[in-house]
Amino acid sequence: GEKIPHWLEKQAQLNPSKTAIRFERGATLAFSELRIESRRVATSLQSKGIGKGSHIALLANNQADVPVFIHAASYVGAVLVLLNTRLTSSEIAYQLRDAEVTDVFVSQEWMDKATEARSTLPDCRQYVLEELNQSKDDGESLIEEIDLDEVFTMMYTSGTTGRPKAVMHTYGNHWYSAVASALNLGLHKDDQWLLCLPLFHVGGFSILMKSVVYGMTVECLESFDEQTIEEAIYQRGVTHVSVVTVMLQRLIEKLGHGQYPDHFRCMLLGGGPVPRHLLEQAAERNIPVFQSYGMTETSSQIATLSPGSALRKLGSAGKALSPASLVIDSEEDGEVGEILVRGPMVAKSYYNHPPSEEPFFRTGDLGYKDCEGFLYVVDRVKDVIISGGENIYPAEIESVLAGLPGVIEAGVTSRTHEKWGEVPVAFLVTEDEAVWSKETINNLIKEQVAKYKLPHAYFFVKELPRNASNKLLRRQLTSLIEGEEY
Ligand code: S0N
Ligand code: AMP
Ligand code: MG
Ligand code: MG
Repeated sequence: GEKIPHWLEKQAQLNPSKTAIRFERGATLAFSELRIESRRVATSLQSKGIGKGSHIALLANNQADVPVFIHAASYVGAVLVLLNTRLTSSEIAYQLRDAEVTDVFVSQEWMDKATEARSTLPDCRQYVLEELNQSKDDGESLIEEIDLDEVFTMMYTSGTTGRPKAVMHTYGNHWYSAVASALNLGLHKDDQWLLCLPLFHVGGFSILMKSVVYGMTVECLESFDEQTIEEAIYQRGVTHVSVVTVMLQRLIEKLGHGQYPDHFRCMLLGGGPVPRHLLEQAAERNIPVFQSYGMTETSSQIATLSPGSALRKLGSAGKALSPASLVIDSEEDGEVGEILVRGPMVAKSYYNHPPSEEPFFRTGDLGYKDCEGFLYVVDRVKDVIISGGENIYPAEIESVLAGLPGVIEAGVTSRTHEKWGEVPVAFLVTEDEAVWSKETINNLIKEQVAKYKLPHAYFFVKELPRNASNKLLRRQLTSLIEGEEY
């Protein structure tokens, strides 16, 4: 495939002394320093036998070692699997096995979780992330040119059905995503992007890619914190922040009736639906919110509302970015249909699944375009539940619940939640029509499913709604309890 100079080599030449990353505790790395540190870690990876095409995984929050590790992986040509730290060890074990990971790098904080995950994977080696930067020499056989067609990252998401699958992002996907964003938002010399989303999802990861593609400073937070974010905006010149809905809600609560300074030019909002009243609250405070539409498979935003139309088209996710196309699969213009997308930022396939033959990627989301071509996302065809920007797959929880003694079958669907947007609720058919408390059941399954996936309520029913071919009709579950408090 097409090759370009390694992006960090390039920035170390173009902007050697410019700050690449500023960390929460004040430490900074200039592009030239980030280059050296990343190459050192890369050398240390090589000494462990990791090279082109190796499948390695990372389990860590956004600590300072993480951006360095990510760039190090690119210097040796390894495929990097990013693991969500909120998952349980059994969920992590599934991903390690599915992605055929040979080496997992883990921060001190998550060692126990990783060790437990690896207990059924004897061939997967485990290393402490913080102990990596030992090598003194700067590797010689490191990658100098990035092949845009090669796979860089794998991130798990649901696709449209069933078990999570690993989306394979090429360097080209990340590159085009960064460039497309800049063509929409513009690039200013003093831009600084705040990273408060986890780096293990593409929304956070894409900020690191923008840094190294644009030569832009990023401030990296270890976790989401309203106070630190305000300080970064008011005192340290941050111009852009990427957030999910619950984060914007918390930032607005913190801001009260205040306003952000004029240099703050973009609050990029993505990862799920947004209630209209929140957009109105943001508009009242002149917060420059850019609502976007995107997903793991599109390497972050693929459509974004441009600033000029933000107020006029409140609630819209805008239009497809320059190199992308977005069409609605419907009979008539303006009707709701499945959203189909295409472009160089769209991943070609999932790991161990054949690439789709179709020219457009079927997103599993429903939307329409208004007469001016602005996209409105209205619903999903896929069954995923989005809680605070984290995905929950009903099928995963159902299979765990159905495995409990006394449970005959289980169905999971969502209900709306003021803070998290949506949360899961479960419907159980049990032997002898037994009834258990939520606490009892959640205690039984908490080793198997991440905390944010635990159902907020259980309903005991006689049977689950199914169609003629016995497929569970999750959308009809709530009709079983009509009239009951829900
Ligand atoms: C919202 C976050 C930060 C909440 O985490 P916080 O406040 O740190 O919570 P904790 O202190 O860890 O825990 C407190 C209690 O809250 C529970 N909890 C935490 N998170 C959730 C959750 N999501 N749902 C339900 N409960 C949750 C904990 O379990 C704990 O409970 P108790 O008290 O009982 O122990 C955090 O959830 C977060 O970081 N969310 C965002 C994740 C994310 O990145 N999502 C985006 C994924 N999608 C994409 O990346 C594609 C879209 C995209 O690219 C994009 C997205 C956004 C912006 C821009 C873009 C772009 O296109 O560039
Ligand atoms: P993920 O699977 O984590 O990549 O999450 C992406 C999903 O979030 C999309 O497939 C949509 O279902 C949802 N989503 C993203 N942007 C929007 C939006 N603007 N409005 C409604 N839902 C959205
Ligand atoms: Mg998904
Ligand atoms: Mg917290």
